[in-house]
Amino acid sequence: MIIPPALAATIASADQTPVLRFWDRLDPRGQSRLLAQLEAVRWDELGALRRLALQPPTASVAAPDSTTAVTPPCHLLGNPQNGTAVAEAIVAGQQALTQGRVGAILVAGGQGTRLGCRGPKGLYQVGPLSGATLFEVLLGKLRAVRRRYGKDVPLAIMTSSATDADTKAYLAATDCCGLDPRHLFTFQQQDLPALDAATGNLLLDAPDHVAMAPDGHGGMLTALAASGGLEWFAARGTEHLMSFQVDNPLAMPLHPEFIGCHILAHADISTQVVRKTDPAERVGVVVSIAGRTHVIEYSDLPATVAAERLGDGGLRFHAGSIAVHGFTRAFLERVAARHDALPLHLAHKAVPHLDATGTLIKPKVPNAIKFERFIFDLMPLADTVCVVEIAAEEGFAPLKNPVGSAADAPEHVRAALLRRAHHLLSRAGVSVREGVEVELDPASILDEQDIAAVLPHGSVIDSPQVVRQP
Ligand code: UD2
Repeated sequence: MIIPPALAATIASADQTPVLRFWDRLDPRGQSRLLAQLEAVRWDELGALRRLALQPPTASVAAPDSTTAVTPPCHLLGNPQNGTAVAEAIVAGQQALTQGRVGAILVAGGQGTRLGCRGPKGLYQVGPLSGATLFEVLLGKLRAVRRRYGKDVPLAIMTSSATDADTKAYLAATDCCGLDPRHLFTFQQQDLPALDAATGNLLLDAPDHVAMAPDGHGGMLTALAASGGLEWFAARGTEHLMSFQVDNPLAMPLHPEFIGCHILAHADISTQVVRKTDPAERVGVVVSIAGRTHVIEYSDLPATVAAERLGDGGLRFHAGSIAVHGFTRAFLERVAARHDALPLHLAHKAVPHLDATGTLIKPKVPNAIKFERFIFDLMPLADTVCVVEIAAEEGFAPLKNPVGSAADAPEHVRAALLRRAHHLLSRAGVSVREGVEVELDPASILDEQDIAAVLPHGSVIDSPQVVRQP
């Protein structure tokens, strides 16, 4: 097989001919595989990626300091100090759910590298007693919302080349975790090549394969638009889209008060935050700079700035982003039409690759640049951003690290689910004997109201169980 001359010329003019160094040794199958990949590369973009890879690192937004940035005002979820705002927001959110105007987007394209799991993170079992997977927990919440409000919440799940096939197989095998498949849409984010940090060259991770990686959760914007996802939501009457990450089983993107705040504020974007107390917490912070809202990623926030404290002892930049966002569909449609809506972020990573002799090198230190887009970079483009602070124990228990890690490990996530269950049971007037583990079935128990339907006030639970509605 020969390389089509036009492609060969493009590769040569991009100064990327080393990517073909094993071409003559490949069998026809290998040649077709590599050719298919090279034909899919956006060569016009590659030059820009290379320039970015070779320039000295810069943060995409100047690091905030107390003279330029402030923490924006936050609506405290459920806090009586908000006055009537709580009740009004709940009513507005409930109305939107009852009228079927709310949809959801679950980003599940990440590779779970830190967790060290093989396959999609969504298949990881976190249910303390049930062994329910992250997908079962998160998709279950949509079933519980359907049960309460009588309307399906259309859900779009973003996969990547790393997770697509396994996610689809899992959804097929589990009957979409009980969701109506007519209201479920999957779409795949793009891959971008990893480039050699020293030369800006494409890397081969096999003689017939270029090293690529998903383009970050911000890939959601173009992938959703390109796959017809925005039209899919429009056809279902969805006006507001709540997005959340697959690694947080406590996420409450469909909390009526959150949705209501978003609607009543006429916000293009709304976002949930938790109060950061430890400067080292690995969450970005929401800040307002010159009237525009930004999330500064934890890795871009200098340690001294992260540690700045106010007179009351709290952190100056305390609005920790947990990546639960609400968007109006109209806003997403508007920004999806812009090619420059989301900047690229660079990450130095250790990427396995073949050296000139064809030997696979597994570097211990970063050798390559990966490129990602972050969805929260849409915030500065929004005219109004509504920030809602929630209690971490109610809505944030991210699964990031393997068993035995100091934080965000499976055992911490399971403990957080048990604590949350305990808390809701006690709000419903149900007590649990000391040391007894109780889990709430996410598909039928949203809150204490659903508990009251199965366990009368004053009940006592004395053996481990999963509480569910029939
Ligand atoms: C993310 C946020 C951080 C904080 C934290 C909360 C970024 C850059 N940082 O940190 O500020 O909110 O989450 O848990 O967002 N994903 C994709 N495709 C990709 C990459 C990621 O779908 O190409 C998904 C991934 O499946 C996961 C989520 O995005 O659900 C977060 O990805 P991460 O674990 O890389 O983000 P992390 O923990 O650095």
